[in-house]
Amino acid sequence: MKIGITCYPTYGGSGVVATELGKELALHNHEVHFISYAMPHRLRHFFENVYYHEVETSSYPLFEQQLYGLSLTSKMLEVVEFENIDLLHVHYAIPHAVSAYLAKKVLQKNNSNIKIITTLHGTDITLVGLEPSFLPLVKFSIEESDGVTAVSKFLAEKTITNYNIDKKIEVIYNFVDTELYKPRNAEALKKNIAPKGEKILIHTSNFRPVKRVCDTIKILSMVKEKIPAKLLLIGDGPDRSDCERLVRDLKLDKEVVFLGKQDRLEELLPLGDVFLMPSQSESFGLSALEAMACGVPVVSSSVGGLPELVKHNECGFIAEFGDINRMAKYTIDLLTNDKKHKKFSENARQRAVKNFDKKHIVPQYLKYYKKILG
Ligand code: GMT
Repeated sequence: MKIGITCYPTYGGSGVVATELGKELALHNHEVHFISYAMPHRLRHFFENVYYHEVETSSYPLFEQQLYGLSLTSKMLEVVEFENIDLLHVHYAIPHAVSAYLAKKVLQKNNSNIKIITTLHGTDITLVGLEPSFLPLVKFSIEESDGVTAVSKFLAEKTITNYNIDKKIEVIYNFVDTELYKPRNAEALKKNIAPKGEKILIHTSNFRPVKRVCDTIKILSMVKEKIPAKLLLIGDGPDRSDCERLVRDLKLDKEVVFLGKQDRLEELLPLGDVFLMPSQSESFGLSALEAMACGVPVVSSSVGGLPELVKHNECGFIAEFGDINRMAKYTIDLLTNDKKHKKFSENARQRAVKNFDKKHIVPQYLKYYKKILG
């Protein structure tokens, strides 16, 4: 098969899923063409059967704003035609599904029968897509896609109810490479970060308001009352300055370590004793899955698709969004009970391996591609 993949190339989870999927498809001998405005960050090496096509946006004095959606359509047209692409798989509805729809219409004039699959990831449905100006277009582009997948049952159901869509949405969960993301002996690094044997809480995200990163700092301050602990914050984004201010106000600058954007998460996540995800909205929670694969129990909010991932009282705990007292209580419970922590850590790893390993999920995409291609 020849597959075109479009995604946001930045640090978000949808780009990670799209890139890892593309690399896996290439290993299964399919030819994969990424079409985006920048090289997806997990694609920065040569991979056999993987090609990258950059979308150039033209600057013309009349265009005060960049016309990315149209430039993307033009690049899709070029790649589909000259590389003989069978299927365009777009990740995140806005504007990718709309650009793909337009490309398909143009190509149909040339008797092409290109198929489009849209994978819904989260805020394309739960936040931005609901803006009145976007809603009709998002609904239309979903209805017009030949196939639609969502990364959790929650997101599939939300799409059907929020957009009043009468269409089957295939749930294909996100996945992780459990041979790369696995428990590791991180003692040397751990000593560096927590020299006095403090427990380590860990969080990674793009620091957008929905991630509620400040809540992780408040949780640490409560945990620290009971047990020596540090908080490792990985990633960057709009809320970072607020977080740094809160750390200074709470006098936690010795306890909170900001690492910024990091590439080798598989080496950092095993450092954590507990992974915190207090999000306000989360359709799946890919970074929590990566932590679970590394054997790190998760304490998260109960929003969106998180209960489908984190089994409460088994591989972590979930609490109502905003209930940081409860999240702190759960964290303390795990950090003060070695036997429980060990059991939860094993359960988390096992759940990731058994249900969300790439070996189980990538074939589901391939099966779905074949179905849509007829
Ligand atoms: O929807 C977003 O906010 C962006 C997107 C991304 O690119 O990071 O995140 C979503 O997709 C991830 C991959 O499928 C999911 O793991 C995240 O839960 C989801 N984020 C939200 O729903 C807030």
